[in-house]
Amino acid sequence: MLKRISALILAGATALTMAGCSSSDGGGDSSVGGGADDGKLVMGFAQVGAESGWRTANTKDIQESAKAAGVELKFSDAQQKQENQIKAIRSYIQQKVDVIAFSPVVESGWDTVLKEAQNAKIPVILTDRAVDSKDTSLYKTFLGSDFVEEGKKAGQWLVDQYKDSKDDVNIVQLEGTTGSAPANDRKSGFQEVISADPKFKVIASQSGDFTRAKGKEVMEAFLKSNPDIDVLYAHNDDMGLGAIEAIEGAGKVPGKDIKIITVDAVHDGMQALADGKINFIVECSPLLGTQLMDLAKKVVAGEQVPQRVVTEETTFTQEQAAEALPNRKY
Ligand code: GYE
Repeated sequence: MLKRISALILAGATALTMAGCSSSDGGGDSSVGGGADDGKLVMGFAQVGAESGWRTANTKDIQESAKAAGVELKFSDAQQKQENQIKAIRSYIQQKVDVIAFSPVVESGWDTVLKEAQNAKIPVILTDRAVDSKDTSLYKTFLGSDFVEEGKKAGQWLVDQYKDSKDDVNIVQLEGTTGSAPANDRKSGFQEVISADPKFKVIASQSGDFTRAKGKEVMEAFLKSNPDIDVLYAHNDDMGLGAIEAIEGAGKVPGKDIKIITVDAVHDGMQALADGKINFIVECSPLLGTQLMDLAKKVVAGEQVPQRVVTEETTFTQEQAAEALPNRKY
């Protein structure tokens, strides 16, 4: 296993101890497909699914970064189902990969399978989304955005927009996948900022599961039961784009009759922002691949890595989107 070789070569005394430990696990059999053979680091990656433009860009970036870093990637798509992700992780453990990385679809319910990885001495890296496990030794590091901060940025834009108005501001919210870290945190960060002024009223809030189709469907229902919507806050671009179709279908003008704030800044979202159909986007970068491969190599070599690596992100107004669009990578 590369784990052992690189630990021995790269990291001196501490690594020697680690390598000693892992050789007692009965492993060392390179024929099972996991580590070893050609000396490449083998990563098992359990992806959430293909629910959004963000996810597609994230998958592509991880696959390209693995290739560039000389990492052998075993990739699985869980179709937004936790049970599928758990199955994939178990299969990576069985294949004795060098490192497991995954983006947990929801925050809860991971302790058992993470313990299994720990017992098998396979390090785990969380990318993009967090788990709520109390035992933080179950994973080496968490690489991804600060979703609470993203929610706060969305809320702050709204507060600034309506600072001179005394009237109530009726907000509807399209939440991400129920129980997921980005849905929980983007909701709470936003709420924290807007609750400073009681004129901001969230009159309806429901999950659209981060997809365009669901975003459209839920927005149609919102429009039917609430004649007086001022603002839509969608936890990602895709749901916002679906909602735009619903708003136009109801004879209203997105970006004018109803102001729209979304998160991600994927290409189609940025285009709608530049076209005036969205009013503000909080960026969430899916380009985590290079950092992930780097962290994986360090972790496998027994080097220390920070417990938390936060992605750098910005925000876009309509003018900024028009300017940035030609140079966006996704
Ligand atoms: O915002 C959304 C995707 O976890 C940050 O998942 C990610 C989110 C992203 O489906 O579009």
